[in-house]
Amino acid sequence: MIKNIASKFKVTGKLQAYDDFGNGHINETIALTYVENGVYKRYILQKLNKVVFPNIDELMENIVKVTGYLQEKYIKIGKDPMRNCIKIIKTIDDGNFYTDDRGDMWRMMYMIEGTVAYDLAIDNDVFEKTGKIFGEFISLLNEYPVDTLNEIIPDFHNTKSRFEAFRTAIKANNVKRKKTCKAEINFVYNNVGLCSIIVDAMDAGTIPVRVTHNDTKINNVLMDAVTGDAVCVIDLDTIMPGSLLYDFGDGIRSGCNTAYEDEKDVSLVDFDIEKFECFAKGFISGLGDNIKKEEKDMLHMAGIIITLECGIRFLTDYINGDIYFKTTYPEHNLVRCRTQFMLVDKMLSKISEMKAIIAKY
Ligand code: GN1
Ligand code: MG
Repeated sequence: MIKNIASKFKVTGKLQAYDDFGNGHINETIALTYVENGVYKRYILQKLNKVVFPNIDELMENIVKVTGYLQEKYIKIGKDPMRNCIKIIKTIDDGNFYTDDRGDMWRMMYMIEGTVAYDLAIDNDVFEKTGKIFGEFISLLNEYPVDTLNEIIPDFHNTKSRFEAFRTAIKANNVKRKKTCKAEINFVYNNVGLCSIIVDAMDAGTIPVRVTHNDTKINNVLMDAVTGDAVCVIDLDTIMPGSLLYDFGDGIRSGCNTAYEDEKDVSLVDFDIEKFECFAKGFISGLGDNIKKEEKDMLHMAGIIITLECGIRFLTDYINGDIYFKTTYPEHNLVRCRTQFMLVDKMLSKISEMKAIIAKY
């Protein structure tokens, strides 16, 4: 099957091998190895998640437009557009993706060789570079006309809407899991006040709508395997109008946790404030002038809000019966939710430290 799907894209050579690749929770990712005249080349093939993304046409349109724009920018600033930016490979019919007989949708990209992605931020210097490349990403797109982008998942980071979806799930209690997560449900109610902070500021126009990545989990940056330099921001499915607070917040959520997102032993979860400083320093320097005072004044709260939101999303999906995120065992989403809520608690006790750090940069 994979061979047949791969043959629909504009690549030359003979397909030698393919294997599962990466750790994403949404799409299925496969690495393809081709050989042509004794030279090996690798590509990424992805089956896109139709439940999460009902409008793959629009999603791919965003990606193709934005990567085309970024590639030109990279050339101008002396970077390598094929290494510092993902590049979509067209289908033989010149499409952005291929739909198979079952209605599943696939896309292909060039593999960026000699890079790795980390699920945990172990090295301070590497993590600062991660922050910097996410800040630069927003900077490079600063002049991109934000209203020409499709809104791929409406209200994706609208934390208030996420809270409403959580309440709807509890009310429906479709798979009778409500009784197994009472403490987590209470945690959400006790912290509901946090949900409105970013949304209200955006609605009031205090902070601007920008082109943002919206999924700045640290494993969405490819790092050079030898030098540790940040090479390329990947997973552009959710590029759309947003706030830079979302991107900062998700970087903090994923990189300042001392434990994995799905660590079962929550006592291993802690908030690493030193890592916070590294990411903040990198992110702010990557943004340059492209941050308003009002945004900067809220940066210290962004990690808390996005971590709470992510925990609410995991909990909602657990209550709904695991219909959104990939899971490998029945409590997987609940376990993920617990690490997020523990991290929120740890962060809440360090608000003033975070504020003082932001003020330094
Ligand atoms: C999903 O695709 P991936 O694994 O990078 C999710 C993010 C969550 C993240 C939590 C489209 O990201 O929003 O923060 O899982 N992506 C989508 O790990 O929902
Ligand atoms: Mg993703």
